[in-house]
Amino acid sequence: MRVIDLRSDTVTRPTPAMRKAMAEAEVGDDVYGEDPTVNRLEALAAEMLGLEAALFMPSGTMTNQVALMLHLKRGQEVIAPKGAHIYEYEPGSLAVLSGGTIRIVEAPYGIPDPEAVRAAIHTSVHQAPTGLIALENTHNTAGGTVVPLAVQRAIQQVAHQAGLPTHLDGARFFNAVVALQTTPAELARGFRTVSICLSKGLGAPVGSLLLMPREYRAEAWRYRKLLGGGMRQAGVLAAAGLIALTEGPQHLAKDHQMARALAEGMLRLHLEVDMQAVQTNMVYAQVPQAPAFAERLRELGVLINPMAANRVRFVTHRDLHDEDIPLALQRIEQALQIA
Ligand code: TLP
Repeated sequence: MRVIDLRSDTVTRPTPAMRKAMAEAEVGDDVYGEDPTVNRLEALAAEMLGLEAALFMPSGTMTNQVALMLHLKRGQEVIAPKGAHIYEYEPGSLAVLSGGTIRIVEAPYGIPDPEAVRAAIHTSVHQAPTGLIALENTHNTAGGTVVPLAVQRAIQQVAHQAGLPTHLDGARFFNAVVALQTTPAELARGFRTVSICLSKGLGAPVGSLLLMPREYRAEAWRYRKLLGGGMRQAGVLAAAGLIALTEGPQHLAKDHQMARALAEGMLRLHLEVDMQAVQTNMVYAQVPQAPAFAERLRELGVLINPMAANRVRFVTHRDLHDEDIPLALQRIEQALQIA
């Protein structure tokens, strides 16, 4: 039986071209800054996004957390959209590593109201002072939804007026670039730091990058080492990352089409899907008893993640075949009949 894995785009495996590049990668000790392939990857990412410097790390959690460590003093607060990964899925890291706390603002479809962000900024001595404003684009738990450029600009403006830095969790940065039909530099514009992941829809086996101003890099480097993220001959990974960064984005439009087809099929099966949230490579559906539904689907050969008691997530990616979407829909129909 063909197993259709829709748990996440993180399940994508390195392509034959990536494996070849990994095998042949020129390497050095990256803890001494001597890995030429890592250096190339960092330089390329910085150039593409229009930030001055980049640092390669093993995961998006680490790039986000190093950014938080850079921006926050102990006891400071980060303002983030409801459902933000830095809060929901980075397991207390903010508290442990930065000694920070979080203020969540409502964010329908991942989009906070800039005026609500302004109102959330703390300056009083009785409150945790705000140290950072964070956004997530695309926004995972809102549905893989896209934050429009104009909203990013308005929130950056609020931050600027308050003298605060901004961070973008761009784990799926290129999905947003494709959906917004913009450029990486435009999407990254105005953020002090940006985290991007190579190991999601772009297909690399491992790796994320933190983009930042040049003067932040030495401290970010130290924090990466502090967290155990100095990876020595990491060029083996960066070689796959270079292919992900240069060739990965062009595959994402197809992932988005597949998600739309899947969502439309699910609507025909009377599943509750908010089509307005289906903007990139994710489909969230409301089902009673999500874990039991995911388990029935697993038995039928479709893997998905229950994300809440009554909410499941389906993620499309480049390792799916054309016939997988109709096949997944057949199996979903079967799973609904068993219920
Ligand atoms: N998200 C994973 C799970 O942790 C939920 C997934 O399967 O979607 N930011 C965002 C917005 C993310 O969605 C993720 C991964 C990360 C950061 C963390 O990346 P990694 O897994 O590389 O630490």
